[in-house]
Amino acid sequence: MNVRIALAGNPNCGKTTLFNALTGSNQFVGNWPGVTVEKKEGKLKKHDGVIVTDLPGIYSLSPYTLEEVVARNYLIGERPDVILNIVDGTNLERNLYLTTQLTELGIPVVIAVNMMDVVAKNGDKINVAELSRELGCKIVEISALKGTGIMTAAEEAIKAAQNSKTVPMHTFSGAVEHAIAHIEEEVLHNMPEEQQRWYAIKIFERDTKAIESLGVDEASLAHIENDIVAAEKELDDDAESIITNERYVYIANLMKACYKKKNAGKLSTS
Ligand code: BGO
Repeated sequence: MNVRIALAGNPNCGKTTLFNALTGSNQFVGNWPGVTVEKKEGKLKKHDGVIVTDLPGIYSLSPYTLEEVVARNYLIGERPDVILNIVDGTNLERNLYLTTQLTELGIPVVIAVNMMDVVAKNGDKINVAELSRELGCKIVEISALKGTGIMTAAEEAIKAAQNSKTVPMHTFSGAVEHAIAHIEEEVLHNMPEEQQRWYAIKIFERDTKAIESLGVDEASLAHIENDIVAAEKELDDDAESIITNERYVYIANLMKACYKKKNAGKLSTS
């Protein structure tokens, strides 16, 4: 059984610690194609056919940093069988910004909430069952440092690669969804359905790298532009900011439903 697991997460979420714990000495180090960013792959311990690829630490799948471009080119170009998204449980709100984008790729996603030793020590509570339901993916609590939960997370990723789909749960406001539907219809209808949404959102954001990679013709782009401008007028913002802001609002609501900070509202003594 061959499975390719991609590890994705924010810088400092504990990705390297997890990668080392999952692969031990079975690692091969190289560079990502055409760039000097280090690429690490390894065999999952006790699972010969399972290759773990460590993606660069990123906050988003935008095209603005080399790390983001490397990570997204791999995800959309190579399409791993599953993404294991490492989320820092002590910085949940910031980390979920990337998660919302990963779930739009049409690749199964399993979330490993890391640093759970620190979360527990602080007395904070994450309602994992609710978060999992809201995001539409399996979630495993781990401590990469202590090694707890890590094999369960990898095994859940293998299971998801074999028999589950991740359907993006978040919807944008009406005008945006209207434009996205038109974009899918106009230029993406020949693409497998589960891959369309991520591209449609990127085209809505006028992401030139995504548009160029698809070779969208001028006439179609002009049609699409009408819908984008209509959404911008209605929501009084530029397309990219609309997407960013609506993601933040969605995540803030997730946090309200799923996260309880022990000392929330209390004054600090320091
Ligand atoms: C230092 N629990 C705890 N408590 N810490 C963790 C866990 C966990 O589950 N997982 C990772 N860390 P990386 P990226 C450090 O290096 O794997 C810690 O960027 C230090 N270093 O040990 O590097 C991990 O690959 C001095 O901490 O993350 C590391 O994603 C003092 O989180 C940091 C304190 O992990 C980042 C910590 C000299």
